[in-house]
Amino acid sequence: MLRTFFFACLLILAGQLAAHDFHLADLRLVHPFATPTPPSAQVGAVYFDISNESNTPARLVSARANIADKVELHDMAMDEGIMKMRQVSQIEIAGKETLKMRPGGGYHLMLIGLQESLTAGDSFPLWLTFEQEGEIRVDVWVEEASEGGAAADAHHHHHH
Ligand SMILES: [Cu+2]
Repeated sequence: MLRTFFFACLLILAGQLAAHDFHLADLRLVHPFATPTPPSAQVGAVYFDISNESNTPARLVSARANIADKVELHDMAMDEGIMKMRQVSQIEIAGKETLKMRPGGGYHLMLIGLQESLTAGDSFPLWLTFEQEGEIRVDVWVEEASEGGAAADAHHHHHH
């Protein structure tokens, strides 16, 4: 029994190292990353997966970072043939669901008023506030989005 428990912990630890994830109550935040920005860019975008392991919906209601004046919650979708971003007041994750944020569409976090450009290989702290669960600090890695936009592929960069 104890041995099984110990083994399970090792697996979880290994998973965390590989996937770069963070836990808050029943939420798991997997692999926060931001795409590099050109010099003097004013905005940047952050993506990650949120797994909600509880039965009830969770809501991300705000975010902040010390490298940007503010962090907005955004949604991006086609509107009459044009990709448009809009700010949303919250991002909801249904119970027992995983929300995947990816470059190219859908939800993401927008860094507004960047104080420095984002360079691949850098990382910075980001604070996320959930309606029920409260605040968590995560580390965001700056890296190129891989082809197809899957952050899961980005995990492999850190194995070697
Ligand atoms: Cu945006």
